[in-house]
Amino acid sequence: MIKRFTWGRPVETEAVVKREAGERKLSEVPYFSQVQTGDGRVSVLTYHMGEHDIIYGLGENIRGINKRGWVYESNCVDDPIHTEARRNLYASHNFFLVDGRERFGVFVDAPQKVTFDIGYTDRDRLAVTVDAGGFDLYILEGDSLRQMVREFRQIIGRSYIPPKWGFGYGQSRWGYENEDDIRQVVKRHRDNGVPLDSVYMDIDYMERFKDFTVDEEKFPKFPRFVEEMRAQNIHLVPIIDAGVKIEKGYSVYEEGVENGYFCKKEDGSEFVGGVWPGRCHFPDMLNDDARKWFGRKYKLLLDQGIDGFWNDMNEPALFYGEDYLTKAFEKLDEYRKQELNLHTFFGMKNLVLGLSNRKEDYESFYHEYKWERIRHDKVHNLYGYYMTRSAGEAFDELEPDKRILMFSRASYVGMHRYGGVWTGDNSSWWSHILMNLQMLPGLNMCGFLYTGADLGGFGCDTTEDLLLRWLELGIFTPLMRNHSAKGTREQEFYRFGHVEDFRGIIGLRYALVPYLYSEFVKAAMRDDMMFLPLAFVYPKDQEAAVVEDQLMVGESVMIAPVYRQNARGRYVYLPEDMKLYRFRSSEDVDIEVLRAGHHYVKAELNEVLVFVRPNHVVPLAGGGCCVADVDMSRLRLLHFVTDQAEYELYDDDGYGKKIDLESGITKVRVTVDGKVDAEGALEAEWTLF
Ligand code: MIG
Repeated sequence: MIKRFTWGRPVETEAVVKREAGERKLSEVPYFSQVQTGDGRVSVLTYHMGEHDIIYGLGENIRGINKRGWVYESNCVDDPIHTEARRNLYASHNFFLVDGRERFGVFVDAPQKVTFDIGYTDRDRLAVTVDAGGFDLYILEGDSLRQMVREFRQIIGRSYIPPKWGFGYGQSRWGYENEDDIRQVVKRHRDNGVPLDSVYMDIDYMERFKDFTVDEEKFPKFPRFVEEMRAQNIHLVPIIDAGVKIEKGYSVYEEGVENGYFCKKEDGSEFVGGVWPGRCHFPDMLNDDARKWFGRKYKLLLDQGIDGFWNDMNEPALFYGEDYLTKAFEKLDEYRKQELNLHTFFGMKNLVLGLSNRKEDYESFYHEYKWERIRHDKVHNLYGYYMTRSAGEAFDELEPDKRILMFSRASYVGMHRYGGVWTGDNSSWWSHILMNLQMLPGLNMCGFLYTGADLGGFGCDTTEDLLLRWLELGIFTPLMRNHSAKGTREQEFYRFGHVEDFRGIIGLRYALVPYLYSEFVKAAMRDDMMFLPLAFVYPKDQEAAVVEDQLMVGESVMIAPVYRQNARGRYVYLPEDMKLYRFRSSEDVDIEVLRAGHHYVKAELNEVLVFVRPNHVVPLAGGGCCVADVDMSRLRLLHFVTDQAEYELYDDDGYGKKIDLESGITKVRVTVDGKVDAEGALEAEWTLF
């Protein structure tokens, strides 16, 4: 059951699509004791947690699956150093569940800054602070954690479903300069028998970092190159940035100014901020006309054969705001005249370090939203959402019959209907493999099913063992992309010695595509999660409740990846008996049944652990060099049948926008004596693995 409570006059975020009529006063909200601070500008809601209450959620953020013991902020920011000390990343996902003494869910629908102090100031106290402005508070109650998530997902609308090729492996790097760089990437994968479906194009492809342009020197006949890649089953996926370069003669800039589509300052002139192209304007994504206009620009690339995009810098990131930069230069001139002692030196240093993403800059420009002028900071967390929405709405119009790949860096609940997310600029640190895993359930809770991290790590230098271990988690995430920053060590698999290890692991991903795709689409259509904390599946198990480094993936599988340097295995907790498949490739595997309880399980650097639940099966294909080659007509079943197992395998053409779940499902039954029978759409030859 969901109830909405309202404070003041909230900005309509359109996170929720099914809104019940009638509103309740915030003073009637259960669970929380509500406090207004003296000046009435911020609202604080507090809850007294039981000693062992667990808090799930907050989507893309740092720290554990259980969020207790830290303070988090919803305030989308571009900051590439994701340490434990951080409070906010690129996203604002204001949904969490309390499980313990009482069980309930909370969604704070507010596009301004929100703070979640979950046992930080006081170990037993949970406090939600909403910055000035109104908000809607949704309180959920239900029989189980999973059921509450489903109900929440029903009101926020169906999750984005990517084309099936989006489940293939993607190679990316900031720094692929031209056609030949990309050809090389593809050739090295194909020559080594390592599957690949996509190559990402970072800002290097653009002409002077201008959105929707392609540098003609680097890509002389772009549509022909796109076609050349398609002939090899490779999709090129270009990046689109939020900032539009100020340049005379550049049509996006000129049209935007002409029609008043960019964000403006108090005095009515366009706000200027610096990002990659230098001085930029920012499309007012919240304005219906501007959003429509910006979305239609994607057509410039769709028309050249492109069928996927990633939206970047849409917090929006600001290297600097021009007005403040001017003042900063004046200040620097003053510093130049002074002796730089303790005070002045750090004053100068902080001045320069403080140029980016300044609060005051975000308070200096406005949006036209629903016929009202709203200052940016009041709706800050919606910007990335509405940029991606602009693309999503345009795709529905421009490509009504074809799914287009789309994922974004910044997001808010509601954006999950238009695209997925990647989790931004992580680092090549072992701790970030675990962080990747721990974010997944929270993201799923908010409807972000199509997600993944930069495998191998974006910043810093990676190592072969780190990349292998990260891929061993990444083969389960819907978005599976190896991406890294300019200037870091190159991390395509072929930069390292053990090609056969990469071939085995990435090949296993392709064998798992039928299962992953099926679980994904079922989760999307049924408003369910694909990655679940163990406690969501085994709610009565006290030990499962504290597991922070294992996940359930769909209905049949549990994963327990190794994320420690030099480890040759790890401890795993099994809530029930399971069958362990220890894969070196989809063909090379050893199998054992493990009893419920704690185990030390060996896993060498090239080994992936897949645990299958009792009376469950997992379809496995033969693999292929790309998703289009995955052979759905011959499927082998991983199986752990003690009684009888039934599995619903969903499949479709991989492109169509109209999805009919029931007609795409094939029911496979396996009996204890190994008889397999299947009924449904798919004509396949089934064998037991
Ligand atoms: O400030 O386009 O997160 O994936 O490679 C850096 C360059 C801008 C940030 C993205 C990253 C991308 C990079 N971008």
